[in-house]
Amino acid sequence: MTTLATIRSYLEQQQAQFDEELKRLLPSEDAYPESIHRAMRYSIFAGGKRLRPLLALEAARLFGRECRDVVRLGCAVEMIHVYSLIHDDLPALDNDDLRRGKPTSHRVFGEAAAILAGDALVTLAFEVLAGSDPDETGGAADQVPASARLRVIRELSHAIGTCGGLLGGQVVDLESTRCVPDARTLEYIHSAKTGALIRAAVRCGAIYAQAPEEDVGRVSVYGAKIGLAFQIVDDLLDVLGSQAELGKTVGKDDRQQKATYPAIHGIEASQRMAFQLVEGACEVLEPYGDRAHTLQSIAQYLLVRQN
Ligand code: GRG
Repeated sequence: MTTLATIRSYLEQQQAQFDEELKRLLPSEDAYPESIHRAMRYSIFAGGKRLRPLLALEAARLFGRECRDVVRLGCAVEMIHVYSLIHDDLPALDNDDLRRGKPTSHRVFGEAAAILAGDALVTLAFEVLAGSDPDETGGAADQVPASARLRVIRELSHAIGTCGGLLGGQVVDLESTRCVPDARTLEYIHSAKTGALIRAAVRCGAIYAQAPEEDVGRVSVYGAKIGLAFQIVDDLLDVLGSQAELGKTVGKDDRQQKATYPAIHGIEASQRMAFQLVEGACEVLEPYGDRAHTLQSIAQYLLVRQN
């Protein structure tokens, strides 16, 4: 039985490798033009659980691949995630002052710099995914074949796009503020806005490991379920959590009349739904036996996380 403390310390222990690689991948603060690099590094290193990189890594491990390219895949996913957080916090969107317990990017660097820092992170993510610079290494440094890399670039582009991806979810979310969406629309918003990148992270890990299609499909179902559960829990934490632990403003969804699971389904039904999604996610990995234990523990952890 994995305790909450065990999985939390496992998460913290795994974060270090992503942080080390991110430090190498991001331009240094004194690289010209310094201001954008400072803003990029500020948000990337402001804290954060590195959950999506870990999911990519664990999905690749499930199918026997562990290498620097997989860590870099995780870093690219984190850059995309942080880009979405910076833009989500902007005055034109959520207009938030606090993220990961620190002032948001636009509060520190101004709105224009925050927009550009987000743009720069997503651009760098795809440069990293494309592999090492052929002028420097001739591609010899890459362990994952170009075909898998290309597929992952496509998968991640789609996951952050307008058709069921982050952008699509955000658009419907914006359009649903101050009106009451039906349950299906709400599920679309959450699955797209948050679930799509989480699902893509595990899919891409499996693709980097060149897992058979049936296995990619299985982790995909796992990813979709925990992705939706993750956002339901996020909604619940906005109602039940503390600002000190969350590192962001609480009670904001209600004030902004946002479409959330507790608002539409109530707190207890939302907790039940998140629980059932996590149960389903764990079940889908049962064919892998003990090998799936870490991914199953991460899913369970999402139900009890406090930040
Ligand atoms: C930039 C692709 C792109 C789209 C723009 C702003 C936007 C459209 C979409 C918003 C997506 C978004 C911010 C969803 C919320 C996801 C969420 C619950 C984030 C918090 O994730 P955690 O708890 O954060 O993993 P840490 O800080 O731990 O990394």
